[in-house]
Amino acid sequence: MSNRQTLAHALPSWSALKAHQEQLRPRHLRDLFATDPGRVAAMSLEVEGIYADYSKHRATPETLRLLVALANESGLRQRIDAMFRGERINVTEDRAVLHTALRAPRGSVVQVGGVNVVPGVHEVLDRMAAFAERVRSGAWKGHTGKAIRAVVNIGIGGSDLGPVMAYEALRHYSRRDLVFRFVSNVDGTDFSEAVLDLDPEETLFIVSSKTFTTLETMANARSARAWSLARLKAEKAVARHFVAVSTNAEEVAKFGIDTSNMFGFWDWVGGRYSMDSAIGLSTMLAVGPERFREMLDGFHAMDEHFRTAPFERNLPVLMGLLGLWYVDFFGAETAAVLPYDQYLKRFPAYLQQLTMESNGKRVSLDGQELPYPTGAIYWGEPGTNGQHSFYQLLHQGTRLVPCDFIAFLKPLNSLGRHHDLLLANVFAQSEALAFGKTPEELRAAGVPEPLVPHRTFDGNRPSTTLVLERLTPRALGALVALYEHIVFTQGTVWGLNSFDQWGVELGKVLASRIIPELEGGPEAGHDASTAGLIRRAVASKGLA
Ligand code: G6Q
Repeated sequence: MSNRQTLAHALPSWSALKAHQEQLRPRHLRDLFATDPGRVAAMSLEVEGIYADYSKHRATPETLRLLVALANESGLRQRIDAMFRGERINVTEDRAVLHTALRAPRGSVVQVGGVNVVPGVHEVLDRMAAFAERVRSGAWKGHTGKAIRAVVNIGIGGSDLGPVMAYEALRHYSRRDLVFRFVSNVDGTDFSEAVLDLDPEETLFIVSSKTFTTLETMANARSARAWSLARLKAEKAVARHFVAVSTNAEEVAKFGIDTSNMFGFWDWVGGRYSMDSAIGLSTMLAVGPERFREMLDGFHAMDEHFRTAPFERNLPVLMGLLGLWYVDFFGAETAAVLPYDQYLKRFPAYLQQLTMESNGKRVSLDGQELPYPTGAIYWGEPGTNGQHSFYQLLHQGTRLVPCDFIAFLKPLNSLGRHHDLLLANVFAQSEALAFGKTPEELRAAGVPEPLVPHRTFDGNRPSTTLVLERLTPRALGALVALYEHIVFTQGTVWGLNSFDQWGVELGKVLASRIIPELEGGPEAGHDASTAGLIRRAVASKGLA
């Protein structure tokens, strides 16, 4: 028994935080701001081009001190060191967790099992760069001698969400004479619509799959192959129109892809942490190798900050702890991410996988049931669209939803007053959430008494505002690494494994039992509800 992992709620600072929360809960942000003129200076930080204002949180410098104590007592320092050293901290899969090595500068040393992995990382990056240059310059020819005009990434989960997000985020920097499409869903509509207006002679498919066995990806890859060959008519055309990103050379070769056109990565890169590995090939094709490297520099700069900065001035640590503060001490169930930049429209979807697949866990590293809530539900939409939709609930609903606002000072598309209007809105939202509008203010403004309760804004609703200069590849890298390390901080304090995803397995297994039934096979034995649903589908095909 004595070797059992100590869970966070048994640590001294957890009890101290509980007591502190009871004192702090009745206090309003209006009061916290009024009584502490140094609040913004004490509760803001500028790191690698990201200015973070976390003064609009229901927290004081004392809260932060206690949260940092919790991080220390949870062994966060040791866990950070263990991750960067390449220890096998993903214990349920017995793997190292080294996405940070993907952006380690040339010449640095990161050992896994006594081997420096950095030269291998750069060798793949160099091969990707050479390939990207050939495609972008038109030197790479399709089977009929035409240059590539369309790139279709086929992948799902971690092999899709990062590439899509990065492509959209960096679209400003992308080649406009190349078309990019992303196919993930096994729903045939996804593939059919993606290629509807494409020409097989000018289309390159990137089959992105770490395992090269994923059902959805392999189904889409096979359909892509059939679609290409229906026009190109020659098996050898596959080598000119398909490349693979994978760790499984054997399956890649079986598919007919020339393994010299395969870009590898390693088992120490988790799917949702892989957008900066070869999985980012589509990103590199879109923005070019130099921009891709700038993105890696941004990642690396944030890694170094996370690895070395004292926790009191460590942005991922502080944001991770503040997120946890609401989940475990205020009962918040969700967290909203609200980027005020249209190019970041897929950022919330990307973060959903990163955060929820990582920290949506109910047992500790050693398998104990966790007695406190873990990973929040992440959601969001780009501003200002959300303001005309769900912000009502954020401002006047009964739930506490901590928000992350993300804004850029300089627009990438200058258009009249648009950018001032955008920035005014993001600043106004966090102001309204924090300070609200009191009944007294409403009455003084002449609001009729029956409407006063409806028009009152309680305020005291927490948010962080992240302000960056401009959405560049480097800024994107720093932003993604920031959230990766927020996830790590929280997972460490919760004492869980942020790097496995057993929760996606059962559905896959059950689907593989149902597939033959839908294709005319015998019933496999299910509960009455599932059996009824399957029978209905079989009947509609005329098989029953
Ligand atoms: C991410 C998960 C998962 C994975 C997909 C695709 O962390 O592991 O989303 O990325 O299931 O897997 P493949 O790349 O092996 O096809």
